[in-house]
Amino acid sequence: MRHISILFYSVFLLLLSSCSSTLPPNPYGAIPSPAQLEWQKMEYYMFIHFGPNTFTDVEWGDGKENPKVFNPSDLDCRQWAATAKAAGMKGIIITAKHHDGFCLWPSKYSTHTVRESPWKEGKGDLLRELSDACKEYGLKFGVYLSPWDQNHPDYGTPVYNQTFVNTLDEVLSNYGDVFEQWFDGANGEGHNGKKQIYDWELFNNTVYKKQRDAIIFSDIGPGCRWVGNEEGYMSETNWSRLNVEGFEAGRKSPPLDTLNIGNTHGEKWVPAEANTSIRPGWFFSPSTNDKVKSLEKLLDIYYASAGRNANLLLNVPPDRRGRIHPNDSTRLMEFRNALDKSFETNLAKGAVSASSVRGDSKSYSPDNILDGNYDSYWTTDDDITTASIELQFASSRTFNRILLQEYIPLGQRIARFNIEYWDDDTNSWKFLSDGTTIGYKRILCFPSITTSGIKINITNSFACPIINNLEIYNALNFSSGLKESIDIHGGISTAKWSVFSPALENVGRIIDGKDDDPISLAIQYPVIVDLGERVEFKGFFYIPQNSVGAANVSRYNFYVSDDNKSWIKLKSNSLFNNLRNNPIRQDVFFDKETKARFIKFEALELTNDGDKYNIVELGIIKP
Ligand code: FUL
Repeated sequence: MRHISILFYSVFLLLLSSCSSTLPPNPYGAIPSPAQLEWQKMEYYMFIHFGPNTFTDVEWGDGKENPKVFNPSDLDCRQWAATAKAAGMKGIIITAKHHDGFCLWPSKYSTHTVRESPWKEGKGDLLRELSDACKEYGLKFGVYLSPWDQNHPDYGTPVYNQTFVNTLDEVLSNYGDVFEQWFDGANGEGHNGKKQIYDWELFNNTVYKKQRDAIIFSDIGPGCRWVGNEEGYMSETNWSRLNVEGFEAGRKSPPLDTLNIGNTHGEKWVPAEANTSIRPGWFFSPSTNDKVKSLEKLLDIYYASAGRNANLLLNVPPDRRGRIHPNDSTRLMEFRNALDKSFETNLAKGAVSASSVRGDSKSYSPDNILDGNYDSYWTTDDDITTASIELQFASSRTFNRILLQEYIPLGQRIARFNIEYWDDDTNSWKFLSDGTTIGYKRILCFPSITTSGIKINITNSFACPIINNLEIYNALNFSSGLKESIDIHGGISTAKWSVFSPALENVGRIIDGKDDDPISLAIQYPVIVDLGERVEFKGFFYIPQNSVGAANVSRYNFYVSDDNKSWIKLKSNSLFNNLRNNPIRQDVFFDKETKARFIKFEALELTNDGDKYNIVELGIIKP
């Protein structure tokens, strides 16, 4: 009897030890909610900027535009959805209300809506049409709603936050599931010259009340975060954790590089969403029909966003018909095709081994990283934080991309790793690539290599590393490596031009036709350019330094003169909209054409608090 009980006891101990050693690791740090995990798996979806700005050719309307300007001649939301679907996107987020306050649905709480427009004789509801089209094409539907509203009479008064919540309630109650609520942090003045203090808690609670699983985008989440630029680029290090305490969306947001990198040990799970536009601006303009991003640029953005642990939200602004322009849709299909071809054949097949396996258990075997099952993974014992996985191919293969995934339901752990390849000539491991964070997905790009095996070395992890997927590809290489040469002055010769003032060394660079380093000028020095003779022109352009947070001009005066003495002011106290976040070339048109020999560009306000501004190039736009 005693023997039997000892036997039972030993078996019990054995079972207990084998069970406990193969228990999964505990989560490390903040982890995604189930909704955040589902959202992360969407990876790539469409942004749509559409509204009065589409028709008035501005990036920011002022709320005073006549609603009658909104009149798409041939609007077709099914065409948008079909395009998004064919492009491989998983959803669409629409600017239901931008900063001009115009509502794309007939809101009860506004008089600046589709109802006041001639479109469908005021009986249309764009959110209805788009949400229906998304359902038809199996796409998720998301909503951008700007708290900044330059039209609403309540804006800048204590009742506005509730008014905003009422409109939020409408868009979240009437159009089915909303996967993402996009809150723009911009906070400018309203019709009465006052800014609003936003009640973010009230806004967020309203979203969760109506759409429990919606991901709330803002600079600081809580669902997902802005990446600190509108170019679609992540830093190679990208933590999905963020410290949010004491910060707010908008001017009180964390520094831009923190938004780009995240916080290594941040307290909240707030993953990155990289948003950018397929055109230079967010809204359609006929002047950008030939400026749709190149295939090379889109691929670069893809690797720098989806390939660096961020979701990619790509804006495709419909034109004045209310359709996606063929230049944009053609480029999207080329992009899809290039991605499909690049990621068609996964070469990660062969014998996998690891320097250590959790509890020596099959459940955590390195084979799991090749099985295509998201929820099976390789990991080590809790006290092991450096480890290697080796993959031996049956025969040599050639490739230039390695895709790695960390199992984020248990947190983001890996802080540094490198990859080696087996060099058959020297019979030794050689360096191939390295990185810092992995997160949900990391794609490493390197020149093609032919080898019979690779080794992934995790050299720093905050807890036992957990990898659930490895893929290897020989992607198409599109990058020509050549910088596209652009004729900045649009065929106008600047040979006779000179910069009259300020008289500084190198100042000639701002009219040299090169998109190169900026000149930095003190704010009190306007730029005067002598065009050499009287010329006719209809506008001017300013190219700022293309980096978010750079000191650029946001408010300016523009003058012309024939004698450099008496000046006519053509633009007074004018604003470059959205220049801080999207510092791209600004084309400004006058009310009517002008003829003059001298131009003067005077900076009044900058995008930051400094007293010097940057200027890459200045020029005129011919009729
Ligand atoms: C910014 C806005 O000011 C732009 O107009 C655009 O909507 C972009 C996506 O967000 O903050």
